[in-house]
Amino acid sequence: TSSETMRLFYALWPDNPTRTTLMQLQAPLHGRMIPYENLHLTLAFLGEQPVSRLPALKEILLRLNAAPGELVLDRVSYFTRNRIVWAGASETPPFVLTLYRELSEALMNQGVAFNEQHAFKPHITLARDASSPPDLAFAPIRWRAHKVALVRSENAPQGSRYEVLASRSLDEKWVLKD
Ligand code: 2AM
Repeated sequence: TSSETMRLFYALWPDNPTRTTLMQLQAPLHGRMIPYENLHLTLAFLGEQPVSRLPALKEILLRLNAAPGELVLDRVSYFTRNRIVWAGASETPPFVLTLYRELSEALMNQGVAFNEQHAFKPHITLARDASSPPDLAFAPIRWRAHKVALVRSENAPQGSRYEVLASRSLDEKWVLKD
């Protein structure tokens, strides 16, 4: 029905080798590990959105002009507030900020609220309900990030279930995948 809503977000979507390497960082952690297929970097969290908005949200993906780039994931850290252990880059590369800005502007132009006024803190959640991680020494993970996805999140008994509704490689112009 037209009143139906979906919980949505945009994310940089890692390739499988990057996921595998991220999984290795989870080994010494305590908490609820994020499953392999769910690992991602959120760009914009939209929350519940009317299904009727989906075409416009896919169009935003298609129109992104940002270039792809490399993220060097070299730190594992902790958000005390929500008890999340995450992996991230000590230096946020400019392409990620450009991408975020472009997405923000497009969403504002469509009148879509996102991120609930929270500052953009690029991170990949590794574990939830977690305790502070041990000091880990690991080889930095070089992730060539080029895939941006529009993702649906559904709450399931075992945790969130994600479905990629559309994705776009920043390497290719004008190609959208389901
Ligand atoms: P998290 O991993 O730090 O919890 C799907 O829920 C994704 O959207 C998760 O990556 C989650 O971040 C993020 N998310 C959920 N609520 C959010 C909010 N209010 N602002 C920004 N990101 C949010």
